[in-house]
Amino acid sequence: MKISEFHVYQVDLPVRGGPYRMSNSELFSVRSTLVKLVADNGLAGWGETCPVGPTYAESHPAGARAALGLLGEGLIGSSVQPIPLHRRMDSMLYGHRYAKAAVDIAAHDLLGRHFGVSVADLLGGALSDHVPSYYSLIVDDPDETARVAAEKAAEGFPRLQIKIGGRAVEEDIAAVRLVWEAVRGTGVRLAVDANRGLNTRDAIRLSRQCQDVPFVLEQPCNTIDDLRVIRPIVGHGIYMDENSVDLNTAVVAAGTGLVDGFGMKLTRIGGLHPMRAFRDVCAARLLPHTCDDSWGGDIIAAACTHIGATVSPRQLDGVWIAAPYIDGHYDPTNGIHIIAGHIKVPTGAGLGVTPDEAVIGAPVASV
Ligand code: 0XW
Ligand code: MG
Repeated sequence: MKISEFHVYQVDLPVRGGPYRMSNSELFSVRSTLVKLVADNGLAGWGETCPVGPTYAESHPAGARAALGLLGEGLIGSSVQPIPLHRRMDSMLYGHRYAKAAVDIAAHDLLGRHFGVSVADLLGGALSDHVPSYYSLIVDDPDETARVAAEKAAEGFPRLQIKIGGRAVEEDIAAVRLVWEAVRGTGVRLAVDANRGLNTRDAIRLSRQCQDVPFVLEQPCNTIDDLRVIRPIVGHGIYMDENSVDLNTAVVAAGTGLVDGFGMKLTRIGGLHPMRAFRDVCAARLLPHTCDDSWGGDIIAAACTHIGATVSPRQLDGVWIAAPYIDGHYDPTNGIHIIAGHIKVPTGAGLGVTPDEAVIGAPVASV
């Protein structure tokens, strides 16, 4: 199967109940970039990449569109199989994994549709028909954070992520302690995510002042060196998120015991093909991790759910999708939903979702 058409779409996703607030950003709307690959047998496959604003990571929507613009023509005639496809993309553009990921996901969708199997099957096979999700509590007044935490725990989320950073550390400590009071005894697990926003001094202080609260500390500081400094001092497990910019970095972090787990983003690592290698390295090292993306609609949500279903349940810390913050679906029939904190793995061939072009609009670029 060869690629015969390449289309790029752009969809603005207003944040329901916005803003979505992290240590480094406040977002009312997020722009997603969709890719449709059409193969020489007429089948189509979809991919998506959606940086959550321009300050979360070294990625932004205009960058995705520019990179895809550069790749599009050279992909016509290319194989859709992941190894030659990545080789072809890497021969045209260094890095820019978050843009290449959209092509990788579309290729997996195409292959699944071609063989009549789900993407989870292509990735080795699903271990369950539902995956656990987790809810991300934005940086907010600590009492409000605790109120929403209790609500989400009651809804059935098995895990909550408390966003902190970008303000006085005393407020972050108050938020963590109040959430713990609100969910203690429910069995809900906690992650505390600073999105690179703490210095080492405040990360150490927060951990010490919350010694009795069980949580993992996700990407507390900006650099890998910072993580290395605080790791032996803090009393909480450290998860790497934004610093795992590629498979090599993640494998080194896993192999050297630098971190206790990962918040992993499918598009940051370059798509489903490198993500399956990351999954297998984490399985070998018994390291837990999430299968997320930074934002996006049904396509990326389906991709994260499929790979999440192939992760050993003991290692899977959850599949985060942006659905709770988005109104509507690209695929009004088979869109991806969170029900009682869990996501049903789509059953159709490929990703199991098909965007309605009446919903997403016309392509902004085509080859
Ligand atoms: C909670 N997320 C998965 C969604 C936001 O984009 C940030 C991200 C994270 O864990 O950093
Ligand atoms: Mg994170």
